[in-house]
Amino acid sequence: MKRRKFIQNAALGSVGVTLGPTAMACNETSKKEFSALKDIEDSKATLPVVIATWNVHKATEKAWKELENGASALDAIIAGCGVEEADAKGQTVGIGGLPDREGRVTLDACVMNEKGEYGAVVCMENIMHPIAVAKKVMEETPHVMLAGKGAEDFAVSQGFKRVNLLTDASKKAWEEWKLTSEYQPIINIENHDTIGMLAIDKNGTISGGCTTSGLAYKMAGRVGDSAIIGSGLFVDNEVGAATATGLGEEVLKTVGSFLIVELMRQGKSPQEACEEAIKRIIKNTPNFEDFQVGYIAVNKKGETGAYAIHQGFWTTTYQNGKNENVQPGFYNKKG
Ligand code: SD4
Repeated sequence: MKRRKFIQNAALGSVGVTLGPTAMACNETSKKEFSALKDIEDSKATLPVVIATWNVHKATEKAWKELENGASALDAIIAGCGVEEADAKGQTVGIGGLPDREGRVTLDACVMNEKGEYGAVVCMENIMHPIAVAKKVMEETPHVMLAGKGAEDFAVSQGFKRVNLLTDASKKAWEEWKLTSEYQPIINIENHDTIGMLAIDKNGTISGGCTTSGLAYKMAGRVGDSAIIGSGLFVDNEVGAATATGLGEEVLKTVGSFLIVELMRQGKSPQEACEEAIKRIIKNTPNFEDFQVGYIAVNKKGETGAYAIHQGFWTTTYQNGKNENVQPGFYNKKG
C-alpha cells in the first residue's frame, strides 16, 4: 500500500470507531461525546504512530517502514529497537552497552502486545537482541521472564548467536571508571539511552517494547525497570501504552508505566498522565535533582505525551508521515 493511502485509511478507521454515538440526542452524555469528538478533530493524531524514547530516528524509521509493509505493531517495534541494539557505538543498548562494575554487559528487555501478553529477559549476557528473545519467551515458553544464564541458553536454543557485547570503547570507559569507582547514575547520556518504543498499527493495535544495558557500572545482578511489566512498559489495548527511561529504581517504586495507563483510563491525556507520574516520583524523592526519569505515552487515538524530571530528555515520533525529534517538557526548571 502506498504511504499516503496507508496514513489516510488508518486515520479514517480510527475516527470511524468514535463517530457513531455522537449522533445521539442532545443530552448531557451526548454533549460530552460531542466534545470528545471535537478533541479528535482538533488533535493531529492519526494512526499509525511510532514513538520512542531519545533520539532514535533510525529506529522509528525502521519500525514505521515495517508497519507500512504490513508488519504487526510488535514486529515493527522489535525491528526498530533491533537497529539500536546492533549499533556498537550506542553505549546504552545491546552491543557496546556499558558494563556492570565487574565488566559484564548485562541486558534487560521486554515486550507486551495488544492481548496483554508479555515476555522479558533480565541480566542476559552475550546476546545482541534481547528484545527479540523477550518475544520468544512470550511465545515459546510457559513463562513470562527468564534471567541470566537461563535466558542466554534459551536464546541460543532459539537460534540466537553468542557474541561479545563488550566493545573496546566500553571496556576503556569501564577501566577509567574503576580508577574512582564512584557510582552515580548519569542524568542524560548524549541524548541517547534505553529505548522504550510504543507503536499503534493502522488497525489500532497497540504494542510496546523496551530494551537496555541498564545503568552503567551497576552492581552485578542488578535489574532495573526496563524489563519489568508495569514499570518500564505497560500496554492496554483499550486505553494506550507507556514506557520509561532513566533511574529504574525510581520507576519501579512508583510502577510508572502502569500508573500512566491507568491515569489515561481515568480520562487524562497522555501528556497529563506522564506529568502526574513524574510528580509522583518527585513527591517521594527529595534528591530528584540527582537523577533523570522520562516517560512517553500514547493513547488509543494516537495522541502522544512525554515528560521528564530534567531538561535533556528527547523523544522521536513517526506520525503523519514525519519522523521528528521532540524535546518534551520537564519538571526541574531550576536545573
Ligand atoms: C535502568 N531504566 O536500567 C534503565 C536505564 C535507563 O536511561 O533507562 N537509563 O534503570
